[in-house]
Amino acid sequence: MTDIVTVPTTPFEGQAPGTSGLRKKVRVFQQANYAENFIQSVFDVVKPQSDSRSSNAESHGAALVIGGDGRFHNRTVIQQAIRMAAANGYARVIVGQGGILSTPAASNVIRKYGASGGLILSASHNPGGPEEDLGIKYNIANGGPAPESVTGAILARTKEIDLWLTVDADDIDLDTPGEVTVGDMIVQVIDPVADYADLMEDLFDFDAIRKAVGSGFAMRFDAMSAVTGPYAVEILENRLGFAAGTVINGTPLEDFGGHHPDPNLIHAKDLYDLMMGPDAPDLGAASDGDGDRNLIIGRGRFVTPSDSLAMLAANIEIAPAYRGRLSGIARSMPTSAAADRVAEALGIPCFETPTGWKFFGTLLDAGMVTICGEESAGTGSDHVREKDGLWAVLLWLNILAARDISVDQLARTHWARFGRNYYARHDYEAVDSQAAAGLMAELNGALAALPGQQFGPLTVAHADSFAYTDPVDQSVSENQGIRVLFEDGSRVVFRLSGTGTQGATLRVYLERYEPVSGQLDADTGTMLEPQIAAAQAIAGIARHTGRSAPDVVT
Ligand code: VG1
Ligand code: CO
Repeated sequence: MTDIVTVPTTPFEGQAPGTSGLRKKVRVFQQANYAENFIQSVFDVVKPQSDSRSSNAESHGAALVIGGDGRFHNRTVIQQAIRMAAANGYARVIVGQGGILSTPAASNVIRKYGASGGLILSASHNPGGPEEDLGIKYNIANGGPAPESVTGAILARTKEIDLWLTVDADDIDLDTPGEVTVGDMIVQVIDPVADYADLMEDLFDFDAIRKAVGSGFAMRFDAMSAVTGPYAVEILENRLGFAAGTVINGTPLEDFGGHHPDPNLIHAKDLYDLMMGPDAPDLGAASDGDGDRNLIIGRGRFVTPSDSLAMLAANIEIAPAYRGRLSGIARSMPTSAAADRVAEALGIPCFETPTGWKFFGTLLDAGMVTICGEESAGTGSDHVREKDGLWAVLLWLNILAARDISVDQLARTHWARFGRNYYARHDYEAVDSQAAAGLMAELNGALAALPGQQFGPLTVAHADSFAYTDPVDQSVSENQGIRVLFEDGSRVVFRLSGTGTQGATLRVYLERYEPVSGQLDADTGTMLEPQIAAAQAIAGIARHTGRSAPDVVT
């Protein structure tokens, strides 16, 4: 038996896992004991010693997957997490080569290798580098983000922690695939891409896509110097035959080249400009820091994530692995109701959950939904338990190839059948935390009086604070955003972000439905003017935040 080293510590304030794990500045994580306290709190809650799920003859005991998006400080935390896993009774750690695993690939590895869970080191779309962000998230045995019952227990543990466990061992060579031991534990360094690329090949009709590529179908994929580069090169260029150079910014960098790896029209503006210009290929796509988000732009046609979910759901049975088995759709509450119209037409249920992928896990496990999505550029299915950027791109490719249709044609055909949900999100970033809390408190207080009030052409029909009861395990999540619904069916939603690391971010979600007989090809900003004005008036955004305009419009 290797000696276990016990290190005394004291709790840190504010280690609550947010929408998607604990996210802080690198400087915060670099404090002695900071990452260790959080990781030990996870292990104390999930108790790997008593887990006996793994049935491998040679490895009784739990396996832990560790991977990350390759950002600055990942390697330091991964080496420490490996030593701590050895001291905490794990039999095996499976880690991606170079410490790399995209979030969906990590989810797949957890499932495929029968691990009891995984640590994912990522701050997703937030910038990276010594002065920027880092994150740690725990995923459970189904491959999905820990549910609130687990994250709540982790938070409680961080408040009373007084020691963490490690072993006296050197850093391992993270860059060479193979097996080494740390203490009594086996560490397996795996190719981060292979398992994931194989899974994608099982799900989609690669032959149909290859045929389209052979007939001249072209795309550009911007990996934003983040984790999906190696995955996209292997799948798009090597396996599907897209021309070399289709994937740009394909080498993961610790600081993402100084950019925000956030696939939206602001941070992927070059891609947008290309797709709106004369030399646009057929499809433009991008993914975020940890590979779970996606951006879809056709030649001359941007597809909002909410529309993308609806369009993919309406066509998903074209892909071989989904034929005849679309059981239901789930979307987060602020995501537009475009998917609901598809569900209604297909006679399947549509679930409305709080923001964050963790709320889809029970529905996916129960087989109640096949596809899920969020307005924040996340789409995924029951193939893993995370949203999956490349998966969405491949499903789009499969559909476009099989239907021999352009993105623009597909969008127009979709709206002509279902009508169109005009949609935008306005973000006010790094707002003073107290000012943001004040705005939400005032809104909450005003809810009861809102119905019947008029804002320009809009009359409030209903206003509430969104609460969710999970239909599978009956767990309740309250205060998940303020909804104001107008009599004409349009709405505004207000929420504070749970992923930021600086002050507060206020998100204002705006939506308006146009029926089949209405204006299906109008400018989004113009169509949403009444809702934007109403949101200002209802929440007093300028008064509370001192801001006259949002920082980011997506
Ligand atoms: C944001 C998005 C949410 C998403 C979350 C994690 O959360 O709104 O839809 O699930 O990020 O995505 P928030 O609390 O900041 O609104 V990722 O790609 O950071 O793992
Ligand atoms: Co992400």
